[in-house]
Amino acid sequence: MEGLKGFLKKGLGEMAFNTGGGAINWFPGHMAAATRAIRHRLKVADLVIEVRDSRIPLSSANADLQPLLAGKRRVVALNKKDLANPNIMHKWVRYFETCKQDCIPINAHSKSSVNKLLELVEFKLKELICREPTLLVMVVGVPNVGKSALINSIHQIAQSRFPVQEKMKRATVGPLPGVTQDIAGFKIAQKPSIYVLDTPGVLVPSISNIETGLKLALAGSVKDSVVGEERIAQYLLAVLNIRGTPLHWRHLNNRRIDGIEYDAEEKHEYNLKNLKPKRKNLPNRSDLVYVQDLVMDVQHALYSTVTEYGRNVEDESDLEDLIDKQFGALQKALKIPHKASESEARLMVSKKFLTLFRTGKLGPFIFDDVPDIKPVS
Ligand SMILES: Nc1nc2c(ncn2[C@@H]2O[C@H](COP(=O)(O)OP(=O)(O)O)[C@@H](O)[C@H]2O)c(=O)[nH]1
Ligand SMILES: [Mg+2]
Repeated sequence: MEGLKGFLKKGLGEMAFNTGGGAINWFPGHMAAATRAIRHRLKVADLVIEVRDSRIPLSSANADLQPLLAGKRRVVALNKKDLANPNIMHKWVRYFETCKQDCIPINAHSKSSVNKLLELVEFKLKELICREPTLLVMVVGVPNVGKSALINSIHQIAQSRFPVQEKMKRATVGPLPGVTQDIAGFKIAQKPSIYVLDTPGVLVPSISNIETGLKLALAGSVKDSVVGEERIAQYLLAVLNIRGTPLHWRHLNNRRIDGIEYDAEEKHEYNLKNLKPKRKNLPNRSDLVYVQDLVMDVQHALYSTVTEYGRNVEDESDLEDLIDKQFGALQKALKIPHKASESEARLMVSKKFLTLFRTGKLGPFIFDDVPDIKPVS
């Protein structure tokens, strides 16, 4: 256990596969300008919903804006809770409670979940009722955390509450004198009138070290092409191996064609397209069964490589060696043809493996560690 701790302390981000692929320019383009624009718009908001990814509750925050956000009425929405490990999730909720920060795990695609968030928002705004007749709520967050999905759900809820939506426009809401700005939003409550702005603020994620960057890439907040799919997949495998996750997949290698759970509420089958083979017709089975089988094969491949490897993955070079073997096993499990060149095959393995992870097929995870809570003296 000591060795593992030491290894983790060193940080996965320093492993050869991360540093070997060259320096990463995390933000090509113009994202910094976006943050400046948000600073302005934040000034007019009475409350901010800061959307974060449940799988990385700290890594998906923007450090630069934290002082500004902390100075506002704020609710942290930990989105994609369906993809996060619920056993660890409650520790995070407790962590935020201890920090006196309102937080709520949500699934932006679920109306009941978004309704709970709105209840909390309304509750937090109630105290302003006598001062302001119209209140504005702004949704912010780093890319891909689900801001648009959330605003969509809020729009639908708003329409069911107030079928004829008054278009909310305020002539002068600009924070600077003389600046006129039209702001559009969805009405979610009467007395006071609460509007949620219909355009979210996109924050630049703050990347303090390469591991934070890799977590953000894994969650899709940083474009795959910036880091490279192979690096992201290697990082994911490293984390799984260090945590011993594949060992829990021992019992999963029995096929279960029957009784596949299908969540009726889940209308989004997300993007599973790239998992299917390029053939037109699938061999006589539904896509769902096909993907279930794929998952089982992948889990089994990782389980057997770990157990067969036998050596201690606490050693850095052994871990890299194991990951290499796992790429081979995954190529087979994911049915990637042998005729592909090695680099092509590795890219295909990485893409498919990441899709399985990102759609939650490999199970729920949380990658950030809950910080130690210092007892208040
Ligand atoms: N599993 C899951 N996926 C979500 C959830 N919310 C959003 N997504 C997906 O995450 C991706 C990014 O969402 P989007 O709303 O575009 O993020 P934005 O960049 O913050 O606006 C999309 O594929 C969404 O379908 C959620 O609660 N659970
Ligand atoms: Mg969006």
